[in-house]
Amino acid sequence: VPSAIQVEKHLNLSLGSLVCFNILFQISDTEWEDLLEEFEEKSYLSAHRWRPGQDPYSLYAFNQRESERVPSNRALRDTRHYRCSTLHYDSELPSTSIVITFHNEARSTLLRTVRSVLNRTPVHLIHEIILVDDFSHDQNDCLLLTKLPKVRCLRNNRREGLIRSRVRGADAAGAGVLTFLDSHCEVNKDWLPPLLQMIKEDPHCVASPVIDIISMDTFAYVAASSDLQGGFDWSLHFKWEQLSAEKRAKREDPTEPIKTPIIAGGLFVINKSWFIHLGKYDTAMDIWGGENFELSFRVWMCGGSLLIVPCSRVGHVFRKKHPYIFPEGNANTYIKNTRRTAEVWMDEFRLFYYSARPAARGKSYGDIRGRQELRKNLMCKSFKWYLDNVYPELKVPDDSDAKSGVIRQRQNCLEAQQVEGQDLPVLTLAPCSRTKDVPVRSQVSLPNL
Ligand SMILES: [Mn+2]
Repeated sequence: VPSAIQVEKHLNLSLGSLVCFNILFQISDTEWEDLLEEFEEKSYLSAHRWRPGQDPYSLYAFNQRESERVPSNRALRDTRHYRCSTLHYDSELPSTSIVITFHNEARSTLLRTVRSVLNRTPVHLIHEIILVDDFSHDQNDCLLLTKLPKVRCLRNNRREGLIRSRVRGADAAGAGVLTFLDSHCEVNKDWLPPLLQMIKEDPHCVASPVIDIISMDTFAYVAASSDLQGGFDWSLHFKWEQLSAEKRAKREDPTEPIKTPIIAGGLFVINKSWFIHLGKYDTAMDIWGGENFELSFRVWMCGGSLLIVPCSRVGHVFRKKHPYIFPEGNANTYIKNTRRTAEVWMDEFRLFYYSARPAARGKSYGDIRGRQELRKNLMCKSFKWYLDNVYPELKVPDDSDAKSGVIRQRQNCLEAQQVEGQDLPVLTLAPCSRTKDVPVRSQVSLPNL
């Protein structure tokens, strides 16, 4: 039981503090904890260490050797705009449950994530840190960390993926505000108050930090630009993009939050009842990917907003590939998840998704009725509204040169038919009767002749 462990620790603490009272008197509470945990930390980090001769990238797709050389409580450069340090936040902000999900994360990065939170967050704002271990090989990766203050561990007894793991963490959370973090992060100075301030002022907003870059090779902490928004193309591929000239011109204050069409997905703060009201996540999505589109469309279209807060900075290790296995295959999982998103949220614009990702057409994506129902019940706006008001920068493919319709030769029509086992539809000439009531997507669209 964590509370018993904590009681025991506090007993040790007071004995120890008698001995080195003079040192402890001058340092902060968090450094105090650091002193205490030093020994345990070494033993935690001694398991599964990189060994000379091993490829340091083989297990985690980042440089494990470098990660293990970086201390868990290292100092970081304050990467915020200098004016951020002059801002004041309410003295009474809501506390938050921090949910971190992971699957076979390196102990060095997982510990540094938790440590950076404990070191750089006002202690009264952390209700708890909930680690959701998504069936990692070694259950002690998670369990041993519950010796740290405020840390709880939930372990899945089978692989559920990021999305269902986050929902499990959220359901267990005791605070009114949820903070989702990735498991290979380092939070920077004063990262949390500006995010909580936004939630306090507008409980329907979802607030993200600027995501700084932790090098996957050297673990150097590099500032990211704070003039970026989340964007995407029609294949539902996420990308960071420069703010449009128009948006830049309207921005007078570099500390002001940026409205973003989409969030990267790993790091954000949301009011818990708003998260529940909005339908949490689509739990039929597997492993990873696409959930940030579904959440972002849902938040905007159903009455909320997404903000990037430049005065909040969190570093994240960006990798070139996933270190873990997707049971259904990486591409299939991404297609299933994004196809569910397109079918539920993108209305007629989903056709552009299928044009950009023809392989998605034949792939199964499960039952979406529950999510369609949710959209109806929440009386959400259309995807057209989203494009016009939230993401006018996304170019809608120009179909002025194309006409859709039916190509007919007497009683026969040219039809595109989906054939099992083939990604692209096959053209056939067949009696026209079937063409009636066939949705536009299976008809042929040709340039104006
Ligand atoms: Mn990540």
